[in-house]
Amino acid sequence: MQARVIKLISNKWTVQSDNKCYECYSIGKFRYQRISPIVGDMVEIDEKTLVIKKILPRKNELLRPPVSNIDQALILVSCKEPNFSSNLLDKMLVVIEFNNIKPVICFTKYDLLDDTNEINDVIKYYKSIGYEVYINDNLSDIKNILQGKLSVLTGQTGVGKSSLLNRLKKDLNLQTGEISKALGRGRHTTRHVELLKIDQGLVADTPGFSSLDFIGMSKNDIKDNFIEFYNNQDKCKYKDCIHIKEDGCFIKQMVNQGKIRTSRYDNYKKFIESIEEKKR
Ligand SMILES: Nc1nc2c(ncn2[C@@H]2O[C@H](COP(=O)(O)OP(=O)(O)OP(=O)(O)O)[C@@H](O)[C@H]2O)c(=O)[nH]1
Ligand SMILES: [Mg+2]
Ligand SMILES: [Zn+2]
Repeated sequence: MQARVIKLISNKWTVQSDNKCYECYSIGKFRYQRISPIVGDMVEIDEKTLVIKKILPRKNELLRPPVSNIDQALILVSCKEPNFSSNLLDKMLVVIEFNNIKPVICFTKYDLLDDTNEINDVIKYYKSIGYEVYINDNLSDIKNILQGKLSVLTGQTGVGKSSLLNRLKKDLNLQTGEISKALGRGRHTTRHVELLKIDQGLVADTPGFSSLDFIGMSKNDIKDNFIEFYNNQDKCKYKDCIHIKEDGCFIKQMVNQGKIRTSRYDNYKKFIESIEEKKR
């Protein structure tokens, strides 16, 4: 029988097929191959022994959090508490684009802002370069984009991932921040990965990223996944322009003309530098 892994807690895989759930075990073979079923996987199970026999080929996969076959990533960033970080947003965008996953940006805690001008500018910019951007209060828009897809929710701890899911589905009762504060933990409230069914979509409430690396990425991978840089790089004087020190660089020109946000370019330079440091 074919099924989808929807939950993994300490060596127990919950799989779903035709709206029925089964608790399964995985056989040693996979461990030997250094591959183990992860949430999102389509697997073949033995109905009698409830053993996962085979993992079907993955369309894509994220390492942290471990989820496969992702259609889109909903990147949650908060306007306040924690403060908006363009660095983190750009990092998540680059990593997600690199993994061939469609990113969708969602701002939270817009209600906490006294002055919305700056965030509105940010939203306008990311829309202008081609991203879908929402505010978490637009629940019906967000419900719409989740339909029929496997989505992962990512974002720093405390941005409101679990809170958003609770609002999208009333009976979920996921634990949210206040409780973790009461327990005095500085860590993520959500500890394991699980796919939740929300209307006709599957959504992973993941432990948010506390750190995120450019694992396996080269400088060119960073360059090619800044979409507005990628779309204009053919206008640079040199074909292999990395947009840092070269003359005749069209990207730097766009930054100087205010067509590319300075924060975007600064983050880009930092990411490129961080890759150079690792090489040494
Ligand atoms: N004012 C306001 N508060 C929010 C909003 N979204 C979430 N919160 C609050 O922010 C805190 C953290 O929310 P969580 O949903 O636990 O955050 P999380 O992203 O799931 O965090 P982790 O599970 O630790 O990764 C809670 O106290 C929520 O009530 C929002 O849009 N506005
Ligand atoms: Mg959470
Ligand atoms: Zn250039």
